[in-house]
Amino acid sequence: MNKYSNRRQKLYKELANNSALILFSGCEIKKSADGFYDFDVNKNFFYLTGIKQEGSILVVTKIKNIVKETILTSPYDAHKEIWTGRRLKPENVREITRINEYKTTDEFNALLQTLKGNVKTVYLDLEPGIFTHTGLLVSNFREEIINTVNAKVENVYPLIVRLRMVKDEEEIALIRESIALTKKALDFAISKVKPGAYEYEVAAAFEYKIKAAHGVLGFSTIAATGDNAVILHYPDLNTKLEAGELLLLDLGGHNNMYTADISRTVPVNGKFTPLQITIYEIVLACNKAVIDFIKPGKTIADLQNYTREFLKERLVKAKLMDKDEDISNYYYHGVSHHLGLDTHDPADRALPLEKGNVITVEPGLYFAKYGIGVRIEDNVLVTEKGSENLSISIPKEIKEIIS
Ligand SMILES: [Mn+2]
Repeated sequence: MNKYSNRRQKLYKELANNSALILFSGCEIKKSADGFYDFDVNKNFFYLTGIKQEGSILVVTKIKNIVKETILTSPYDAHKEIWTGRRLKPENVREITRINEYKTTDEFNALLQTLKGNVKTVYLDLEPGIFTHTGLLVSNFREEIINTVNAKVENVYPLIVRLRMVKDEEEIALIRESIALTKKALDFAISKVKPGAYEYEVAAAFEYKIKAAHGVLGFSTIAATGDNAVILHYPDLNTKLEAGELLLLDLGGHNNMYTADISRTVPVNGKFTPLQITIYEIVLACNKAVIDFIKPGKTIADLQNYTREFLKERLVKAKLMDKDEDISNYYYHGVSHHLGLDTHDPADRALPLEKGNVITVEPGLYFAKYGIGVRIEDNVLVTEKGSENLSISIPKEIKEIIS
């Protein structure tokens, strides 16, 4: 047994008797001529197998309550290997997955035929945008299953997601490592913040430190100065930083598949204006209050309501807003999402939080008319009685970020 086989055993308990599960790692998507986008595995597949190679398949049957697992990858191809990099051999696949029964994907259709008459239900990951080994959308593959296997199709996605929502000790340790790496890279990026520098230079400094640790980005780095910061997923990064502005950074990286997702907002010339201080302090107080508010039993919707109420009250008190209804003009996103293998880790948001959940806490305020956007984002573990801020060591107090 290893962690992947442990996770699979938990999932199999949830599957109906006389059923099959077919899960795909995905396939490469063409970018141009003979070039492909970097392949990113379906994280549900990775979570259960540890395999990251495109074109791989997990086939499981549960018949008369006996579970049989088969793992399939594309046939080992020495020629492909000398062009595009190392490929998994059958022995590697067995070792990683702890599944003994190995086949190549050439044998998939024959395997599918054996399901006919033996299973009543086939589970697929029907999340939109997931591909089979041949490049078919899984949602389209569903028809083929109904016709060839003569079984009904169920979506396994919610079952896997419920497992992924609760992180074990090892996963939490990996997230801690990713936060430490992100902190180091963020420190370096902030050392490049000064009037006259460009947003893309600050982002490049962050990305250099991540890559120098043999890491990758969890998502596209956001570096947004002045009123660019009111655009939540600001993509351009082409503006010169000016003295007197705040720079909003939202970034994360990892070298272990589990990403961090951190936001900090810093003054370009090391000094806040009084208005910037007022807004920053409200967001900071909100960030801390939400982290304190978290405990098992609360839902993410509870956190969002709490955040909106908190910000409403403080903005009215500071005379930055006249009436409560205006809050959506200045705060217009969610305060939390789950974090893990995916930056926006999939979750059943109706479920109350429980021990082992890892979520972000990221209140923000955005005043286009003043050219100010502030977001302060931490990564928080839900504990038995409350929460632990995993990114507490990344500076966010005003006295820590002024010069
Ligand atoms: Mn986030």
